[in-house]
Amino acid sequence: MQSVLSSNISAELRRRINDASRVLVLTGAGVSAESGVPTFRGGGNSAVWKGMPFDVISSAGMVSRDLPGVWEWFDYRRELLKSLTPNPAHEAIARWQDRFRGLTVVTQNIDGLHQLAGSKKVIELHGSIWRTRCVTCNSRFAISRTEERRSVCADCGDRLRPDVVLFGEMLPPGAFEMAAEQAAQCDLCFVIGTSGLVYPAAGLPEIAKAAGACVCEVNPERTPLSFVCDFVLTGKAGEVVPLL
Ligand code: BV8
Repeated sequence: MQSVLSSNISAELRRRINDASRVLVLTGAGVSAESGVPTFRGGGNSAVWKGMPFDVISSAGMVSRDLPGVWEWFDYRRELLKSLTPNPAHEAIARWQDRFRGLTVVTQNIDGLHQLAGSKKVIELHGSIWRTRCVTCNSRFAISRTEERRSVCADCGDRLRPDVVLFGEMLPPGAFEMAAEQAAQCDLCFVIGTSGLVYPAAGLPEIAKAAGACVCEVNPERTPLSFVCDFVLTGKAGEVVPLL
């Protein structure tokens, strides 16, 4: 794979970036890959947990079938995340807050690395591994990087689950609507590190394109979204995004 060099970034793309005022950034697991977070697909390290593919263990049915098993899977991933830090892609995207008049970061990731890098306004379409939610009264509690997570709801005493959107579950109320509204109003949309397979998140670049935005993908591989993009930068986020 021939990686992108600064000279590879066309004058046209540089012009579009310089002229942009409203920018939407959609990220997926690939933006965290260089921080050491395993991606879900591709790259041979598809996440399998105790023989179950991740879209089984991360599915809605598992919460009612085997909540302790779901916690084991998410506790394991959170432990791994405690030792990981944002990479140059997260840091560059955080700096873009001061670069563009309007920047919206929309992520499919639950790792919190955008916020750790300094991004203030992040729409987490799939929730956060750093939060739990009561299965009965929906109260939410933060999980710190240092203390043990709470085991029962402080408000009603019932069981807690990860405050994460599993396959077959609705997204947090308003999250996708807010992201779609920003996608329809942006003039530049970056699609960074996503396989473009999971909906409704993968529909955002198509909304931006239909609304006339310039769409730029950053990914070592081509994806089903590449055909929507005006620019496809083949490379790793940690190397390419800082060049932008
Ligand atoms: C919904 C949290 C309405 C959990 C995740 C049947 C029944 C029910 C629903 C469906 C169904 N069929 C389809 C659906 C819809 C389903 C869906 O889209 N399924 C797909 C798989 C076909 N969607 C849903 O269920 C959503 N809800 O639709 O609600 C509804 C409700 C009920 C019934 C019907 C409809 C909820 C989806 C959210 C699921 N939760 N995560 C957890 O983390 O465990 S999704 C999960 O996949 C992660 O969030 C992940 O981010 C996301 C998407 O994957 P990517 O981020 O793209 O990551 P991936 O590994 O796939 O790709 C990595 C990319 O990075 C690759 O392209 C790679 O090349 C690239 N890369 C690698 N290294 C680098 C890099 N890029 C840059 N730099 C690098 N260094």
